[in-house]
Parts: sequence; structure tokens; C-alpha cells
Amino acid sequence: MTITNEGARAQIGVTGLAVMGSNIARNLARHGHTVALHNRSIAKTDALIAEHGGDGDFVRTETVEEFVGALQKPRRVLIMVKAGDPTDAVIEELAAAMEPGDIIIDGGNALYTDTIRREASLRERGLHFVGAGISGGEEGALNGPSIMPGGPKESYEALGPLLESIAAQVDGTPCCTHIGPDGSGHFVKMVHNGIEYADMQLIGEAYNLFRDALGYDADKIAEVFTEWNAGDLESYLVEITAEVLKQKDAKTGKALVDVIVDAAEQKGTGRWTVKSALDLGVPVTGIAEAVFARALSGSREQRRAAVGLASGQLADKPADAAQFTEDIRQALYASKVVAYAQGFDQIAAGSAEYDWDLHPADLATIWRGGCIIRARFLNRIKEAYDENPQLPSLILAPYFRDAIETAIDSWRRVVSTATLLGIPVPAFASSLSYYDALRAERLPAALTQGQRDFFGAHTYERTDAEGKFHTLWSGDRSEVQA
Ligand code: NBP
Repeated sequence: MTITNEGARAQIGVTGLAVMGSNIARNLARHGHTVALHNRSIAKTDALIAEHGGDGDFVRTETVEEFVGALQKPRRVLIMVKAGDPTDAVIEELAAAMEPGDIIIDGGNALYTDTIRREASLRERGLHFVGAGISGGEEGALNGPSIMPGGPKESYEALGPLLESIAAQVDGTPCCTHIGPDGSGHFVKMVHNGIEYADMQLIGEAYNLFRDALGYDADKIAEVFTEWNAGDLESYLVEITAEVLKQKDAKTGKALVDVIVDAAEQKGTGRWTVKSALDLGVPVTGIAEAVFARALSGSREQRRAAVGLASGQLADKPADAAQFTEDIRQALYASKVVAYAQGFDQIAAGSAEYDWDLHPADLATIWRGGCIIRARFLNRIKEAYDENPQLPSLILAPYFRDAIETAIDSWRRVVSTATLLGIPVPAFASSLSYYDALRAERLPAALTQGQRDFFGAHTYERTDAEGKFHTLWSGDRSEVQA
């Protein structure tokens, strides 16, 4: 099909005009770009024009042909539809109507392996495919998200200025940069979401301790989070935690958080992060605990059946509330360092596996604004990677090393107190164990290797010699070189 573009005036098209797509289209229009609009069903297109047509210059289109025909060349189309099969269906329709050199951008939450597949297949057809992670929810989409575009470098040249114009800005720097080839943009967005899961779980554990160990009500806990947001923990998630805790339920007059069912849902990006980490062999324990904690919270029947199981002898509540509050703050900070360190390890492993040449400092830079994990903390991460791009772990950066040294006693007190009070702190505890394991001179893995060699002749290495060895366990138990 040949589509003429005579009179085409749109610099970009957006297809998929649900909450994210319509807000990004409005953001683009507000920045002076002419935006062609398309949605499978015309109702959303018309609603957007009726309600927000004044935001800028929109071109209303009904069919894919009309949509593609409205775009200046090289054509740039941003897809914002439900991830999975709908994305493939939309790509197919667009590709049939587009020409070599045109650019298709998928701004949905695609699985990065799908993006790798789609990029390869569209490249064969001469089209550029950009898998772009977009974070910030609906508010970010409208007012400035963090954008993580992957795909061919040359397509970023045509696309970058446009995306950078609508991204969040921090200290004059846009929260958008070219991430790397094919699926890398969606990969880093996935890990970003995994870190977001861990961060939310850690905040949840802090909240739980205030409620169950100190007996604070939601208003009092909100005050603590508001105070924390003025310090090192300053972040979007800590800020909105205070907002949620302060909210009253109109129906009952109680704190809203006390009438919300305590079963957390998930859309899948946290689970993807953990699956990918398992494949890459990276211990993202904080993220994994967060995903499992949501799953456990959702096992409502099991939980109901287990209420009342023996707790054993529980300790007294902490006597010094101010000290315990400071301990929780320190534990939250240290555990957060671990969660980010693990996420950045996964990014490094993904980069090596797929030959992406990712730059951690760039990611810390574009996550400083627009996205859900935006935080003062990200400046420190950027500085750490700027200073040493080859940092073996974020935990080893001087700033974080010192921060953990300051926090460590508090962190241990929080985990042990919670355990003695019977309050679950899976992410605090596993983060501390991870830290202790990482700094240990000897791990029990030597015994694991011995066991593996015993039952499976899997061999082991020795501390005092090169090579692989095997003990003849069922023979005379002498050692042979493998
Ligand atoms: P949804 O994920 O709810 O998707 C709805 C859109 O997909 C509608 O425009 C719908 O068209 C279209 N669509 C579907 Br469903 N099936 C289609 C098909 N077979 N062909 C063509 N169009 C189809 O929208 P959203 O919440 O705005 O999210 C859009 C993308 O952005 C998703 O990938 C999401 O994961 C991602 N994302 C969302 C957020 C967030 O905070 N919500 C944040 C970051 C990223 P219709 O109107 O005709 O039904």
C-alpha cells in the first residue's frame, strides 16, 4: 500500500489513547509538536480532542492509513497500547503502511525479549523499532516522564530531541537518553520497576513496624514519613506514602489505609525482573522478596486459615520510640542501598549478556526525575558511577559504604527486634543477610560444593591449587584431579 504524505503536518503520531497515550500526546502537543492521534476505537480519540483539544495542534485520524498519511517523513509513531499481543497486532498494521526509514516506538511495558524479537523483524523490513521504557504513571506522562529508549542509535538522532523535550528535567538535564540497542530500553525499565517493588516493600515494612511495634496510627506515621522526606530519604515514594497515610476515608472517617484490603496486586514487571535475574544468575533478593511479599499478601484464604498460629514468646515493644524510629530510618536507607545495588548488578549482567554497553551513571541520571523511583539518592548513585564506572557493587562506593557503616547497628536492631516481636520484615532481613554474605570471608558454599561432589561428582576447586578436583566418595575417598 502506498500512502501519500502530501500536506502531512504531524511530527509524530500516537496510537493507543488510553490514560498513558492520551497524556503523552497532550504533553507532546503542549511542547509545540503537531500530533496525529489514532485509537482502535474512535471514541477515545474524540474524547481527547473534545476535552483537551486546546492543549495544542492535533490531527484526528480514524484509520491506520489516514494516521500514517498524516505524518511527516521519516514518520514517527508512538504505540501506547496494552503490552503483549495488542502491541504485535498494532505493529503489523503500522508496518504494512509505513516505509523504510520510518520509526515505530513502543512506549508500553513490553517484555524486553519481545522487543529484541520485534526490533530484529522490523529491521529486516527496513523500519526502525525503538522499545522505549516510560516511567512516571499518568501524571509523569502528562508533565514529564523518565524515558528509556532503546533501539538503533541513528533513530535516536531523529527522535531524541522530541522525546527529550517532553521528558522531566532535573538541573537542566532531560530524564531521557539513548539507552542502547534493541531490548535494552525495556530491560532497564523492567529493572527500574523491580527496584520500585523493593522500595515500596521496604517502605511498607517500615510502616508495619511503626504500626505494630510502636502502636502508631496512620496520622502519626504520616508525620514521620513527611519528616524523612526532608532528609536523605527524600523521594517520590516516601512523599506519596505520607499522602496516602494522611488520607481519610469519606465513608467511615477512618484512615483510608485502614479500610483498604491488605492484598497487593501486580502487573508483572517485578516478576519479569526476578525471572530475568534468575536466568542471569544475579541475586536480586530485595526485589524477589518484594514480589513474594505481594504474592503472600494475596493468598487470602491461606492467610485467613493461618491467623492464630502460635507466635511463641514475643518480646516487649521497644522502650525508646525515638531511638527505634531512627533505627527504622537507617534500616530503610541501608536496605534501599542493597536493592539498588542489586538492580544495578542485574543491569550490568544484562548488558554483558546482550552486548549492550549500558552506562549505569546515565540511568541514575535519567531516574532522578519523572519516574516513580525518583529520589535524592539517585544523585549519589550517579556520582558513584561517574567516579568509578567499573564499581564492582554500589555498596563499595565510598559514600554508600560510609552510609551503611553508620546504619549497620540500627539495621541489625530493627531486624532482630522485628523477629522477636513476630513482625515480618522479609526485605529488611534479606537485605541485611545479603550484605553480611557479600562481606563474609567464607560462605557455606564450600560445603555445598562438597555435597554436590558427593552425590553428583560435580567436582570442586581447592583454595590452595589450580584446577578441578573430585573425591572418590564411594571408593577409597582419595582425591583425583578432574
Ligand atoms: P492499557 O494498557 O489499558 O491499554 C489500552 C489501550 O490499548 C487502548 O487504547 C486500547 O484500545 C488499546 N488496545 C487494546 Br487493549 N487491544 C488492542 C488491539 N488489539 N489493537 C489496538 N489497540 C488495542 O493503557 P494504558 O494504561 O494507557 O497503558 C498503555 C501502555 O503503557 C501499556 O503497555 C502499559 O503497560 C504502559 N504503561 C502504563 C503505565 C501506567 O501507569 N498506566 C505506566 C507506564 C507504562 P481501545 O480503546 O480500542 O480498547
